[in-house]
Amino acid sequence: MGQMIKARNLSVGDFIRSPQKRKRILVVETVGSEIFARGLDKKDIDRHIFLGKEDMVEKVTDVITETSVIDMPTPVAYWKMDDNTDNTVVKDEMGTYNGTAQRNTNLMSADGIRGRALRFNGSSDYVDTGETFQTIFRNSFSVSLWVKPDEGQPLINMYWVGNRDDSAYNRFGIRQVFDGTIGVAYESNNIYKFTQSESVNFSSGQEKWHNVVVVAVADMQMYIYFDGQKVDLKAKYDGDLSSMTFADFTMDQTLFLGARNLGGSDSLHYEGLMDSVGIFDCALSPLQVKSLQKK
Ligand SMILES: [Ca+2]
Repeated sequence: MGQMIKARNLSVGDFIRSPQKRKRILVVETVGSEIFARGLDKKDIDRHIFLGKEDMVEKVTDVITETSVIDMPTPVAYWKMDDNTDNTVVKDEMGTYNGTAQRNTNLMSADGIRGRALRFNGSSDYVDTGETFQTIFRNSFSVSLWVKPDEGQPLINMYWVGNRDDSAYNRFGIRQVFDGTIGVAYESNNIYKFTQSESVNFSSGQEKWHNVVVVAVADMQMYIYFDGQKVDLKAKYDGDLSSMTFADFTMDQTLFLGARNLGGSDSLHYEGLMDSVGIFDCALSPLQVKSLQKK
């Protein structure tokens, strides 16, 4: 048996015992009282495990053998948005979820943050991913995207990604709020929580490229990152999802990029450029989010 220790007294490189699985794991990041750790067997080696806000864990005396602690998980879907051809296909690099644009991609293509990007016209453009991502949104997940809005503080809310089911009891969406903040809508089985950045992220007028990452820790917490930094959240919309059961999330509508799929209809269209959209089936750690900033 190791010694019981408060989470905040742990350091990167410490070994602890996983509270759930009783496995020996390596601490790779600590943020306040939050611990990110990683398993050491082959099955777990490619991802960080978010241990949540455990106050007490069991510290294991051991020798550090790992040097590199940032491994990026493979995305479930990744749209490079380099598409620039005479058809509507928006290719998923992972090979499963090719999207469908509303017009040929050579009419939308523009200079991107990585290669080409897609321009969304704010009125009719969107990409239908053809997938609800219900399975992904029922567990911890993350979404990363690059955006360059035509107007940093539009008069209406605009969705970068979003779907909402027919019953209006389930939804997921990331939006550029009219005042230049970032908002995340998540509703599971009629329990709705909105998460919003405390301070303005986007300036009025034509904006530059920015990276937005949303990290959802199932039944616990929603985080928003802007250009690699975790943002403070409004007191009223603080991302506390402890009243939620992610496993109840039930979705019958496909996820749209560049608008929200509201029960089968596109609405709240985004105006501007978008590039490199990735969906992950785990909660990315702060270091992993930072590594997404590479252009
Ligand atoms: Ca691109």
